[in-house]
Parts: sequence; C-alpha cells; structure tokens
Amino acid sequence: MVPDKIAIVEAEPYPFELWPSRCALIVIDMQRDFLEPGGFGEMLGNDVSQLRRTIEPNRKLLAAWRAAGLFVVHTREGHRPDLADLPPAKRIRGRGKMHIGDQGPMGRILVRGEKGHDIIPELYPIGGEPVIDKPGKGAFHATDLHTILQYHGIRQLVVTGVTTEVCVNTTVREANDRGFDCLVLEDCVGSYFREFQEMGLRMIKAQGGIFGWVGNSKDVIKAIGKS
Ligand code: TIU
Repeated sequence: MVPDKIAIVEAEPYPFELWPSRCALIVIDMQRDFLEPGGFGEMLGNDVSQLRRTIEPNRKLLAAWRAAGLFVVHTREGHRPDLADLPPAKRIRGRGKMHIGDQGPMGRILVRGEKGHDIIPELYPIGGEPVIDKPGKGAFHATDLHTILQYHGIRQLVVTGVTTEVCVNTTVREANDRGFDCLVLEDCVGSYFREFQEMGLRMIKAQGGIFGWVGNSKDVIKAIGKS
C-alpha cells in the first residue's frame, strides 16, 4: 500500500512537502549514448564522467523509491527508425560529421531500438514503470507523459537524469507550466559542463523557486523511509 502522508524533504529555496502517493520519480534520458564511454556523447568530445557520477545516487534512490511502492517513469530521447519525427533543424544542427540517425559507436544515433538509445543497465526499468520515448528535449512535448501522470493522480515530480541544463531543465519548465511541483536532485542530475550544472540548478530554485526546488537524494530517501 502506498503511504498517504506528507514527507518533508530538505530543499532549496525551502523544504519540499512530498506527498508520496501523488509524486512520481522521473528519470530522464539515462541512456548509453549519453553516459557510456565510447558512446555518442563522448564521441562529441564530452567528458562522460560528469554524467557517470549520477549513476550510483540514482541507483540507490530508485531502489528506495521502488521499495516504498512509489511510481516511477523513465524517459529516452530518440527518434523513429524512419526519422519521420526528427525535425530537419535538429538533424543538421552543429554542423558535425555525425548526425542523428547515422551509424554511431552503439548503433544508429538516438534511434529507437538501437543499443546506444537504451537505458543503462544499472538503472534499467522494471515492469510497471512506463518508459516515455520523446523526440524532443522536454518529456512532455509530443508524448503521452501528461496523460499517464494524470491517470496516476500525480501532482509532483522528483526529477533526476541528464543533462541538467538541457533535458532536465526543459522538462522541469514544461512540468511547471502544467501545474506540477518539481524537486530536482543535484547529486542525481549531471551536465557535461560544470558551470551549466551549477547555473542549471540555480535557475530552478531562484526567485523563491521559480521553476521548483533543488535537493539531494539522501534527504528524499530519508523522507520516504519515514512516510
Ligand atoms: N537528454 C539530453 O539532455 N539531451 C541532450 O542532447 N543533452 C545535451 O546536453 N546535449
């Protein structure tokens, strides 16, 4: 049975009132191509260790969240094999040698069904945890995420995943405009760039929590253990 008691989580700019039965954990884009050595992210010259430090805190959080019987949603960024949902602007952006849909180190880059597109084994979804395949940076755009959250009575999101300033921030902003309260966990989100990690989080909690709250996984685990 899911507990129906409010749990207070230490957070900035002020404590977050977590309502377990109304709160989903959303794990954003923890995909091999972004996180694994030899993947697309590293091929673009990024330091994947900045993202890999989030794996262990996410693993512990996921275990505690599942043990408490709470709702989990995972997302993956990627496109249909025929690329019909890939905006031409997104395909050519960056003027790099490799594009989405090309053969990369772990299959076709950001294409659904390919090895590199899938979630890393450490955080692999289990039965009953919806996986949202999203063509954009935000998890609400062109997906059924909002419908799924509504059917489960969800009003709050604990947000983790990568990258902090791109898919995490975009999703938090989309969620905020749809009326969800978001708590972003600093040890469970990562950016290839240290300064974007810091500013990405500061932008969320500034101005009295303009987009939401920032906390850490230890405080969430403590809070759901007590709820
Ligand atoms: N998931 C996500 O953030 N997609 C990106 O492309 N992120 C980058 O930082 N490039």
